[in-house]
Amino acid sequence: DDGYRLWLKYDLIKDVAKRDDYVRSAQFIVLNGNSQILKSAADELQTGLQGLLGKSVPLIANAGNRTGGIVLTVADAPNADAQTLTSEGYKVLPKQNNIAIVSKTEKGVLYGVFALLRQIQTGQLVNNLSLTSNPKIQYRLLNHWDNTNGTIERGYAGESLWKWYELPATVDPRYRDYARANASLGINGTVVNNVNASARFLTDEYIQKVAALANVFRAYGIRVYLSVYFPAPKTIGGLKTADPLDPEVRKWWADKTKEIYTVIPDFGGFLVKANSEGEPGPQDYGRNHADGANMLANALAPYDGIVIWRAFVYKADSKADRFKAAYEEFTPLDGKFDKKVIVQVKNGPIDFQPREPVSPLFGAMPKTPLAMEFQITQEYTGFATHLVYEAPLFKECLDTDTYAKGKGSPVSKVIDGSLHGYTTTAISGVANTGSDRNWTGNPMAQANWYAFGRLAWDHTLSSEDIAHEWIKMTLTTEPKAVKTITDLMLRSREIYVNYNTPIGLSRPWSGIHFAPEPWLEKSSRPDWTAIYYHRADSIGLGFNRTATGSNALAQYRLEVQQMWNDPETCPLPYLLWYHHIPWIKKLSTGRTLWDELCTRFYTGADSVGWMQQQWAQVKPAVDPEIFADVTGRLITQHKEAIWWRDAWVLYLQQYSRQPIPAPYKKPERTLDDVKRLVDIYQLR
Ligand code: BDP
Repeated sequence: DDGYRLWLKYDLIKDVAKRDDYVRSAQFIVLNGNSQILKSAADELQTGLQGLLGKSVPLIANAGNRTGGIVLTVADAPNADAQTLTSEGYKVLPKQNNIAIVSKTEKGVLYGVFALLRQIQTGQLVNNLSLTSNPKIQYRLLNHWDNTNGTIERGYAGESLWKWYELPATVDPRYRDYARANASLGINGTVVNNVNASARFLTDEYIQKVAALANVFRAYGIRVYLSVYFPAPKTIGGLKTADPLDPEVRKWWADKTKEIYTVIPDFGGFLVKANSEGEPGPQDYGRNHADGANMLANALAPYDGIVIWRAFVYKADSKADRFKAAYEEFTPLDGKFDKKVIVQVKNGPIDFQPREPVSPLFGAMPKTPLAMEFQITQEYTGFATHLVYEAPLFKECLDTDTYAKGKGSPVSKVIDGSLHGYTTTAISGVANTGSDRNWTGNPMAQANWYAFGRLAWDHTLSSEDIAHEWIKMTLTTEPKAVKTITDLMLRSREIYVNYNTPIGLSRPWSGIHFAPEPWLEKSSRPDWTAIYYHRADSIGLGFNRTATGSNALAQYRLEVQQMWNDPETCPLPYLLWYHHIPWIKKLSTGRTLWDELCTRFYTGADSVGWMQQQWAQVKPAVDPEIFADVTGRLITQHKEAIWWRDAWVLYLQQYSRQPIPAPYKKPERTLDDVKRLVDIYQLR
């Protein structure tokens, strides 16, 4: 198994009794209508059932008196079955001794088909099956950070999936499989290019290429979006300015948008990174984010498209706390954005760290729809080598209470619109896909794409249930192995945090964002060094963000501040995010800070050994190719975990001047050895 089929494997069900049971319920498929999306739904159902049941299931136009089949119904007229459904929702229910899949739209029928297949793939009964499901968030998107030259910013699974040089004439059949995989999760949009955008994507040449992708994705209910380069009116339009209030600039965007919609009638809209990390934006012309976003919204006014404006901003100012930047720039603009604009906020205030507190913006923008931006690709969580199951990371953020409207105001309710009554809602995941045959490099990283999609549809699902589904559909249905792998996945993120950034350390410093470099003190800007974040000194470690420090904590609601303000009661996972703690300070675990850190670094690295043992046990239940692939990656992960441990411990020991506590042994190498290793690792 080369992993290409992802969770849509559709291998023959081995349990004959079970298979026969399914066969009795799936003797025919009724398809009434021939739209593209319905055709995709019927195709998928036929393909899936053929594989799972080993039997070809005919398509018919009308059930007549027949029973024991699957009936696909778009209930456009008032229909009792469709009553509680929103436009993309579906029901799977028993009806006249058939299984009915009902939705108000074709897209909903497609999602219902995937839900039924998932039931069968995970071994659930389908007789009398009754499912009702509505997506909680409206725009469920992948963000690809892909460039015209085929590279992917922070991509670890090969080159871009999009073969720009051969599009639009040659359309790789893989695009359809990409669309199937996304539709199976309910993902309904994809931003195809990097947020650090090239203006070329807005040229006629590229619009044609993107249109060719859109033509494939449309049959699976997926709309394409483009990241835009804000000064494009200058670079490709020949104008003298890109000032969003300039009439010529506005006209340029309106014309460009019209051109796009002529070729891509269901175009989704624009994603914008502006005045962030050197990307130009409206502030270059004395305007603000709302001026820029609203100008694009105006260009989109005649169409069903949106502007997704990113809040990932921070200025190069050595004295400022980067943590505070997005809040400072965006809260004054709350309520000033056009209704077509959604502000997209990364889950944490800094940058996709292995563990971050939630961004304070989620509790502070009641009048502006906020979208969640999660990073599926593992920029800070070990690339495609380390096994880190991200659902617990996503859930931790979604479940955090912002107290925006008192207790019971979790982030999930902010972004699904229910807290403030936003009518436009969105969630994005920075994709981890690439041209590798198995899509994600590490076969286990497929689970992160899967988990993002499932949570985008329904954020109340548990990490454990999602893992179960994915394992059964992708790796094995053998119960003991399912349990072992679930356990391994559920613990993996905490293990990573322990050897990488325990107790609230953070590390978004320069370079490739992987190798440990806690000693890094010089870079093109101070907040791209390591010492800026960890603030180790002879007294202790951590960033004081209380009132006696940067006071970033003041950006949260009072109740949240109270949770984190006091170092005595601040939960350990966030401690060093907010406090500078003396090395010798006793923590709630009974250990001093230094001893606790060492304990985490050592147990974290040792736990990768445990992960290896767990994985070894599932060998008989998993495909040999996938088993060997993951086994190899775990060996590297173990080596690198020890490397991280040694780098931190040896570096911090210079400040703590404390011995490594028993039973842990002092690293065999010196700090200089580790530094040399990292230097070589970072060489081109
Ligand atoms: C950082 C990445 C950088 C992205 C940036 C962003 O290192 O490559 O361009 O985020 O999200 O995490 O804009």
